[in-house]
Amino acid sequence: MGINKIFTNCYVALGSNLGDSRGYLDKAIVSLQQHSSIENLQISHYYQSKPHGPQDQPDYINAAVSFDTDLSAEALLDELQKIENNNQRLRQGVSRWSARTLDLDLLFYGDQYIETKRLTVPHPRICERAFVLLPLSDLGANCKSINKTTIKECIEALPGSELKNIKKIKEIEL
Ligand code: PH2
Ligand code: MG
Ligand code: MG
Repeated sequence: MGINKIFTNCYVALGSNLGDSRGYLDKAIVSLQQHSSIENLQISHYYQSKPHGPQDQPDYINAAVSFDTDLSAEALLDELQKIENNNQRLRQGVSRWSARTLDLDLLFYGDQYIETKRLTVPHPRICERAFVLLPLSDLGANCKSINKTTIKECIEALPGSELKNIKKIKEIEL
């Protein structure tokens, strides 16, 4: 008899604004694709934007992926942090807003609401950020768990300055 695993559809945001940012995103995607607990990985376009928060740092490259996993949310977070650590991500003595080689943020874990010391899911700032919303839109994400609002409605509600600040830099065959 086969073992039936329960898979959950997840969305993860990728960001980098230090070193070879596109290379770090590419490497993170390969690590996720090769993970034995991850299936059906899909990739958004890549985007470049000015940093939210302190401006005295390089532009960010951002993307998002969706996949199915049989990992719990906490176990998935461990795996995401391992991939960050394997890509020169520094943590000690570094502020929340400082430039980073690789940032992997869990946006959605199925339609679950999770509030623990380590995790708040859905990610609380999805709706305010073009660099998260445009990649999610590429992936066809339609996430009712954020205040019953769709990704499309969030994008339409963004201030014009948010959309002026972001450009698509890499076309991916979706
Ligand atoms: N991430 C941050 C802070 N500011 N700005 C952009 N454009 N993209 C990001 O991914 C980003 C940011 C902290 O994780
Ligand atoms: Mg982040
Ligand atoms: Mg993060």
